[in-house]
Amino acid sequence: MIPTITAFQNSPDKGRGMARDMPVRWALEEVGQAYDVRLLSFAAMKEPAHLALHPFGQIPTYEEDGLVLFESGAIILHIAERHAGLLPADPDARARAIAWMFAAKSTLEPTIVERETANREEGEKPWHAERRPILDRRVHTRLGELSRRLGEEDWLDGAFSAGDLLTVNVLRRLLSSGLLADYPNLAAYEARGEGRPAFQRAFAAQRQVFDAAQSSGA
Ligand code: GTB
Repeated sequence: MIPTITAFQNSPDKGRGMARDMPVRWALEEVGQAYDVRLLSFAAMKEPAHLALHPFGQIPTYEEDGLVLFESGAIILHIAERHAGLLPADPDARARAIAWMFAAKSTLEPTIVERETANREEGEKPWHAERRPILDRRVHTRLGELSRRLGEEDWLDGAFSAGDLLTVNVLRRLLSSGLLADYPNLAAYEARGEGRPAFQRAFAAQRQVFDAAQSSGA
């Protein structure tokens, strides 16, 4: 049985691959695992059938042979542990790659998402002009640290891993911000990730959902 993931029926990202089904699709493509996608409206995500799969009524979820998972990081770890290609075989290198997965989700992503959310939802507040540079500075701090660690390497710790997949996925959220421009090695790293054939297939698949919704007028 091939796994089924959930994704937005009509993603607010307009086909830019910013929703969190994108890294799950990318991981599945990297390991060569076919998958089905169940598309959900915002209303359906909050209905009991989906809440039984995802306690917070979000996407993505992952279903496979009776196993139900939520949280993109946990889903990608599951995929990486069951298929070759996303985690090294050496136990220490594997542990380090998993540490990078956690770093992407719990150290990099919150800083980047907080800045993005503030700009989107608090832009009209009188205090936003003061807060904005603080949030930018926090992102710059993390980018500077990541840039120093990556140096001139292609990937964070040897061969491409699920740690790189999640890190590149998080950096993609900064593409429209211009902040990556100060870190040429990170910009090149992000582009290197997007250049992978598996990324391209995943991107095209999510884009096709958006294009189909547009042409059906949904
Ligand atoms: N920590 C969870 C994970 O990693 O799986 C977070 C899951 C999550 O945030 N899901 C979002 C969701 O379901 C979609 S991806 N939101 C609906 C809800 O909470 O009711 C977040 C997202 C949405 C839209 C854009 N965009 O338009 O650019 C980018 C990212």
